[in-house]
This record gives sequence, structure tokens and C-alpha cells, in this order.
Amino acid sequence: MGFELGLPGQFNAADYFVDRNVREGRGNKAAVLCEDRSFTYAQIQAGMNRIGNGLKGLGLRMEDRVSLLLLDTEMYPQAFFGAIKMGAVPVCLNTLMRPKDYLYFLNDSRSRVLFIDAALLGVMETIREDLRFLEHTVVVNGPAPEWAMSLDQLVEGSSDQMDAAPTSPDDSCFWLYSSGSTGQPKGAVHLQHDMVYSLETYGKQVLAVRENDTCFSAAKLFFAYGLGNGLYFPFGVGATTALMPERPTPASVYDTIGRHRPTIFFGVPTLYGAMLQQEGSLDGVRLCVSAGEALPADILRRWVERHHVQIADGIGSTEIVHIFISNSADSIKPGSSGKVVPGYEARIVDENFEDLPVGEIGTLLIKGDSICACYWNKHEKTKSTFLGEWINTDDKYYRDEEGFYYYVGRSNDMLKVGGIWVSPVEVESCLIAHPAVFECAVIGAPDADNLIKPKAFVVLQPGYSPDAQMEKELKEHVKKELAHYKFPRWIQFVEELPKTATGKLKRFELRKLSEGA
Ligand code: 3UK
Repeated sequence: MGFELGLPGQFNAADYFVDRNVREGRGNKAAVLCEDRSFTYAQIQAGMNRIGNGLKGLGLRMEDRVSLLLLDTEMYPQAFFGAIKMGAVPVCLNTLMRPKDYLYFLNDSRSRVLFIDAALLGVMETIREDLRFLEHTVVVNGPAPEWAMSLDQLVEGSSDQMDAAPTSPDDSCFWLYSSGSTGQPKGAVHLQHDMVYSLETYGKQVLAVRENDTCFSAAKLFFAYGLGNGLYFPFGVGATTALMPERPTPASVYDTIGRHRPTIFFGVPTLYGAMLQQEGSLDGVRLCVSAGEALPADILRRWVERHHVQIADGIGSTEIVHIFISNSADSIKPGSSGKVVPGYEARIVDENFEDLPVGEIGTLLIKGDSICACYWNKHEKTKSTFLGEWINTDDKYYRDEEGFYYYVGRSNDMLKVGGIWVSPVEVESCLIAHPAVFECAVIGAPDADNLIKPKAFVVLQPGYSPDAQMEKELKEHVKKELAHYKFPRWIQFVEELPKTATGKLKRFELRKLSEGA
């Protein structure tokens, strides 16, 4: 069934998610907790307005893109909604990438302004000269180098009052980049109503997020998953969000839970697996949520045994903005992704787009009004992914009699590693550039928790020896060139790669080879 939001013809998401809380009397309520700091909705609103006015002062106009390369601190909501409120379009960038990735994101999005955390400034050094559209870099949480401006400079003399730009529910609101197996990442263009749709469906009906909740997402705000968890779900109901700028390790996460006492915790399977290996308490948490990759039933079992709190696994995507099939606190089937979230529809189809019966594996199509409008500047990819009201998720699923959905795999070779996309092709291209590598192939292999991690098969050039030293060197090489999480956790040296008569790699054989190893 469709789900009517009934938004007015003029609608601005920053007004809805920030200003409305102040209008409804929550101005003095804590909106953001971060380290030892706390910020009320009124404070976040004032900061947002100053940034919005500052952007106007730079000559920014509606629809201009503003990239955010920010850690999770109180500055994130202010910059994100500050840009949206004046009609600009924030582009949330993954902070774990490499300089060449940012060169692409900033040029592809034609961002005129970049907000960057002082701690991340290093990535700009080698690419600054090659940015074709960037006009201003604003440094937050620290001093600015001479070629950039500080936040104080941006907002100097700016009023803390501002009218929202007269956007419509269907105007561009924010972008998120999604990577594919080949080709450059694709900017998913999300509209002003998308966050509201996800809030009204998954947020209110599955999470049942309430004003007295405190949300804490270990998944960062720059991920579509983290953005809902840590920003627009809590802000959508006037709740509180706990933000953590550090890397999510079991220690930092348990520590933040102890300090801010969240009621809903959001993680990814790899983190739940790691947290089970370490001491720590979840006191006060009423529900845990997992997404990004399938949650193994065994991790769920051990988690509930130890912490006595359920983990609701759900599948979401960057294109759909958040979760569309999910378990919920009172309906959990271990090993499944749960049921279709009210407000979404699902089909499982064969290669001719014919619907398949219960139990049969096919491609998952989803319909629902939080699906992005398109991929920016990628017309062919847009046409093959967005099929009218439906989107092809490229995921393989089947469903059971009771309407629970089961993830079986991807229809392409992409891997989810710690909840984040890794393209085997990208890792292969990186490995092959190392002088010792003659040929290589990368597949996903299960670790001790049954979670997929990249594994490389390498054929060495003559004269190099397949030993532990070489293995270490190749891992370091990938870590240096690509985002850290992409490096192969195992390297298996082989004499040759299994190929078909036409020279195509037999990935299936590699998987068999891997299981035998
Ligand atoms: C896979 C899952 C099995 C699946 C995301 C929650 O992960 C998110 O977005 P991405 O664009 O990736 C989407 C793809 O990841 N996947 C995600 N969750 C699950 N597979 N079980 C799961 N629970 O292949 C999907 O197509 O990075 C997750 C909310 C918002 C998101 N964007």
C-alpha cells in the first residue's frame, strides 16, 4: 500500500527536523550528546541558522551542492541542516576514503563548498589543485590553514535567525554516494520528503522511536544507515542522539553506551561479533539494530544470551535511504531480514520479472517513496536500477510462508565488509599494480563469525617467493592505496587461477578452493 505523507506544497526538511522541535516546545531539550558536551534543540537551531546565513553570504544558491567530510560531532547536524535550510544540497562523504576518491566526489558533485573536520584536512593536500568546482573550504572543530576558512570566519556576523528556503517536498535534499562493482561511485539524489517517509515507516512503526529515546549509532552519519539512526529518527520525534567521533571499536562503543545511556543502539554484524569478544555492559538499551550485511543467527543467539536485549536485523540501502525489510522487537526470526516494513512493497522475481512463489530464490524489487530520484549524471545506471516506482536491489532473496525474507546473496560480485561495500575488482586492480603480482582475484570468504571478508588469490611474478613477508607486503600495499577496510584479510598464493576456455575467471572454483584451504 502507498503511504501518504500529506506534506504541504512548500516543505523544507530542516524546518521539519529542527525548527519544528523548537516550535513544539522542545527548545531546551537535549538534541545532541557528544563526548562531555550537550546541545539543546535551540542551540542546534541557532548553529544551523548561522551556517545557513554564512553559506548565503558566500553567494551560495538553492540546489548548489555542499560536501560534508565530517566526523560525528554536534557540527554534523548543524552543517547538514544548515545547508538544507538555505536550499543547498549536502553531499555526505565517507571519511574512510582516500584523496583520489574525494577528488572524484567533489568534482562529480560540483560542490562549491566543503565542510571538513580539522582532523581530516590531510586528505586535501594532494588534490586541492585539481578541484574544478570547489570555491570554499570551511574547517570545523579546529583551526584552518591559510587556504581555507574557519567556521568562525564563515559565521562571523551571521544572524541565528533564518527563514527556510521555499523548497517543495520533491526538491533535492541531500546526496549519498554508493559504490558499484565497476565504474565510479554513483551519487544517489534524495528528495526533501525521503527522510520523512523513512521516519514514518521504519522509524515509527518498526523502531517505535519516541521522544524519550536516546539513539546511538556506531555506524557513522555519512552512511545512509547512520544518518537515519543518529539524526533524522531522533530529530524526527524530538528525541536525543549520542554522537561519537571516534572509530567504533568495542571499547569506544561500550564506553559511549555507559556515558550516554542510549535506549536504542545501532551497529553492524562485524561490530556485534567484536563486542561479544569484550567485556562491557548495555545497561539501559531497550533494542539493538543491525544492518549493512546479514546478521548471522549465531551472533544474535550469543548476544541475547549475554545482554538480554534483542537485535533487530533489517535490510536497507543507500538508494532507498534506510531499512525496508526488517525484524522488530516483538517479531524476530534469527537468520532472516524480517518482514516488509509498512509503507514498502516487495517482489521476488525471476530474470523475466515474473513473480516467484514462496521459497523460491529471485531478485528483490522494492517500492516505496523514500527511493532516490536518480543517480546524478549516470543515466544508464539510473535506467537499469530504477524501474518506474520500483527499484532493483540486486539482492537475491526468498520468503517463507509467514512473510519473512531471507538474504541469499548479491546478483553481482560486490562484497559487504563490516557493512560497507567493497568491490573485488577495485582490490584486484590495486593488487595487480604491485610489481610482485602477476595475476590475482578477490572473493568474499567467511571469517570465524561467518561474516564475509575479502580474500585474495595471487599468482606471483617469477622470482618472488610466496611467504609470510610477501603476504604482509601485499596487504600493506592495499591498505596504503585504498580505504583501509578493503584490504584482503587472507592471501592465498596459487600457481594459476581457474579460468574458463575463454579466459574468464571461475569465481565459483575459487570459492571451492578457499573452503578447502
Ligand atoms: C546489503 C544487507 C543482508 C544488501 C543500509 C540500512 O547497507 C545499507 O546500504 P548500502 O547502500 O548497501 C545496501 C546493500 O547492503 N544489506 C544491507 N543490509 C542487509 N544484506 N542483510 C541485511 N540486513 O546487499 C543491500 O542491497 O551500503 C542499511 C539502512 C540504510 C542503508 N543504506
